[in-house]
Amino acid sequence: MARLSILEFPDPRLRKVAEPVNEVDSRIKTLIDDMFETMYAAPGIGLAATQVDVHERVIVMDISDNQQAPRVFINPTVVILDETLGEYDEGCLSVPGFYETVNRPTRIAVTALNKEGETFTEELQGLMAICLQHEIDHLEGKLFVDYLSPLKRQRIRGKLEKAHRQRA
Ligand code: GNR
Ligand code: NI
Repeated sequence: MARLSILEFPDPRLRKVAEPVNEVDSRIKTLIDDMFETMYAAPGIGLAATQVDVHERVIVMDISDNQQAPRVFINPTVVILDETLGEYDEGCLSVPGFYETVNRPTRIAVTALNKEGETFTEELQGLMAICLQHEIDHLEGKLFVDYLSPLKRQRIRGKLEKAHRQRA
């Protein structure tokens, strides 16, 4: 297993739209293992392949406390079951240190492939629903800061660019 490096806003590679996975082969399984290692080390509750500069439609997630509920979503599609929006203070490993309120539909159904390449459908609500929508946004090249005002987004961008300059 390998820990991968996570791209940070405003890296333009975070804006790429990910391609569907054709076959869940050993290459994809290795990617999934590496993404879990990277997500758990961060630590985070979800990770999209886009964030590790792989532009394929793969998401890993685990909202449990002790790494006891690993979930994989390949080529996910979502149906909104209830247009009611819920607000949540979101963070992102690609926007480190910033948390802002985002509104999203609270009940969704997802259809995806699992790690074995089998199709499944399930209903999600609560943090799982929020996190999956956040991850699918990554696959579309979208970040939670895109839901904020231009002023807030620009302030976050400026602070992260300064941090990146100091790191370099
Ligand atoms: O670790 C994460 N926490 C989180 C909290 C609220 C809403 C979404 C998330 S996802 C984030 C990890 C991440 O950046 N995934 O893309
Ligand atoms: Ni994120």
